[in-house]
Amino acid sequence: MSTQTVLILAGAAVLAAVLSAFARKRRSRAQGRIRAAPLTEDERVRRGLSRTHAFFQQALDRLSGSEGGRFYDDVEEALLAADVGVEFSEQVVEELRGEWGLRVPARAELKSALARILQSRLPGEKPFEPSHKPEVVLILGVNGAGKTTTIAKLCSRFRARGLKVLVGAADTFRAAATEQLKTWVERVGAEGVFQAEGSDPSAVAFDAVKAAVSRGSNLCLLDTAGRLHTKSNLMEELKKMKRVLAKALPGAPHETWLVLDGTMGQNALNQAREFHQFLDLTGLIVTKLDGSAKGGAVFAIASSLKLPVIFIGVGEDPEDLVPFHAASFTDGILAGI
Ligand SMILES: Nc1nc2c(ncn2[C@@H]2O[C@H](COP(=O)(O)OP(=O)(O)O)[C@@H](O)[C@H]2O)c(=O)[nH]1
Ligand SMILES: [Mg+2]
Repeated sequence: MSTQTVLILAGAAVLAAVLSAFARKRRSRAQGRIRAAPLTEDERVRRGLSRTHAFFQQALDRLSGSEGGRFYDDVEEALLAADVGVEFSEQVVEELRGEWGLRVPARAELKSALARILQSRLPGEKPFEPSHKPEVVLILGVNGAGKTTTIAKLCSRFRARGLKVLVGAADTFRAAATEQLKTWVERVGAEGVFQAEGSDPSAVAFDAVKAAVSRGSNLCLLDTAGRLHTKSNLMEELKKMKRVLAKALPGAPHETWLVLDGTMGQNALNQAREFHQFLDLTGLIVTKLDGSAKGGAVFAIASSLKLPVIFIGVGEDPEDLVPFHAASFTDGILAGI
């Protein structure tokens, strides 16, 4: 074959590849238009939990063939694999054993019993509805847990309902994050109190609450840092912030939520314990469940701390922060298994 022929053939192959990629893109855009109907919250939860779901499915698939006493050991192992934690798995298996003795249930029976027990062991649901004016919500969590993103999503949610929302950027450690939040706050038509990098976080929080009171906001969301400029203890600093907030508005903060990174699974438990011990949390938000196969950890964390999960983060869109419902969460993990 001459060099010229080789060059022509190579050129044709490149052209064909480019054209086919272009056609693929057009096809997927057309499909995107067809799929444009917005997802319901349950659908978002199900989509977000697909990795955890697949993990549970694999774990339960490994059960086949086991008998009698071994069956329960295998169920316990399956639950552990899905990161629901040692204590929690033991409790669930005890309950199953109490119901069935040595009998090995059919898969459908096992699934519905698991769904029932998992749900019953979660603390009661606590749907969030601002009931003070302003309702002051303090958002805590380690760096990278998803606090700022969650606040942006909460802003969207409550602005969409027409509520007046004010954000206090009391994470004065990361200027870039504050800028990001500022843009978001402007985009959704909320208000914000932003101070220069390095300001005293408690002073920013105080000013934000005062501003929310004087402007008649319905909701005041306070973003905080997960670490500090100085070596001073984060817990002490946050405790101080809570005291300062109560001075700005008696009864504030009305809610103190800890944001946990869902990809950490069980490892988030100790962190959550420490925050709860020092700061009297009133609820949890678990983010990034879409990037995690460890969604089962939500059961272990919520039940061992006896704290309600208020919202879960199941994706990057503003609508991907969804109020937590035990039934839809359990369904997202176990449906179709
Ligand atoms: N996929 C996914 N990513 C998230 C979710 N929540 C937060 N993130 C990402 O987590 C990273 C850290 O979030 P950020 O809000 O800055 O954390 P902060 O340090 O606690 O304020 C960012 O890249 C976010 O986009 C979620 O529910 N799903
Ligand atoms: Mg942040």
